[in-house]
Amino acid sequence: SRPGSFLRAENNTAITQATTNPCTMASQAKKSCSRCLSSKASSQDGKARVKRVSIEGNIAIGKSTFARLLQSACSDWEVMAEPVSKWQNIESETSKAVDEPPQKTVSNLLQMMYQEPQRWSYTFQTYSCMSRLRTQLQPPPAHLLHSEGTPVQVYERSVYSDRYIFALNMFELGCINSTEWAVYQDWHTFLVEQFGHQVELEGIIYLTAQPAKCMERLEQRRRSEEQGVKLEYLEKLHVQHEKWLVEKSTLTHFEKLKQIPVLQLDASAEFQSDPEVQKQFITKVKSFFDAL
Ligand code: DCM
Ligand code: MG
Repeated sequence: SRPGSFLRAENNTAITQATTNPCTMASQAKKSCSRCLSSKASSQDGKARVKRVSIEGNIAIGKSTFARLLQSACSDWEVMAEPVSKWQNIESETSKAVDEPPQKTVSNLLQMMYQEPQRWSYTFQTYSCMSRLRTQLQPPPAHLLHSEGTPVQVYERSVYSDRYIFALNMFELGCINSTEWAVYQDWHTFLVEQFGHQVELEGIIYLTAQPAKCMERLEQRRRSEEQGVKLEYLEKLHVQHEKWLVEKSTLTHFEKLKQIPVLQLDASAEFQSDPEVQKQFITKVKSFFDAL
């Protein structure tokens, strides 16, 4: 188990790494970038061999717990946490006059979004997606590139759930208005198309449980920003997940998204403390990854 590496998403060096990634540069540079080639065509190349999978599921269902389980199960699997702490600590500088030292302010955008969703949902969804994109553009760690087995980079959620679960839900609830929704969709499509192969997923792990179970876990984990979250909200998010990943009725704008294999796992058992369930999960995940 490498608990430190689990927190890689929080590392600020990601910013420079992402901007110097050859994939983000002119198309001529793309020729030399392995991630832009299909993984089968360049299987000797480490970078292209690394498979990319996201963990999806309702709030508090246990994604982080599940992610830690995967991280400790196999050294070929590298998990990247959702950058929640970035959303809780947005630093800004204000100075009223040139000769005054700038004042540092820290704001909690997650809290602002839950307290005043109509005012802050668009801003929150912009930032959460942008910060996630940044973490997903980081190159995989060196030990994955040299792995002999099946190296997999696992992400907690994706730019797709940002849009087709959360932002869409906020739009349907009226917390994102139609102008904001049009703007959001425009830049989201643009960015995902621009970064193309770099953000594509080979698989999705979908954790499921009844919304009431998630509510119970949400109350247990006591994240202060989420204290106002209602069962009704979790029920709506549950339906959004089902429409996207099971019924496949969500209208998406990326051709390949519907074809991505989905491994559905029942997360309603207390898997955190049940080694038997954990073993079953790992076995299923292993064969899922091998088949990708
Ligand atoms: N969140 C959100 N919109 C997103 C992504 C996340 O509102 N696009 C919120 C939901 C949770 C928190 O962030 O309150 C993430 O916690 P968890 O990973 O447990 O769902
Ligand atoms: Mg989490």
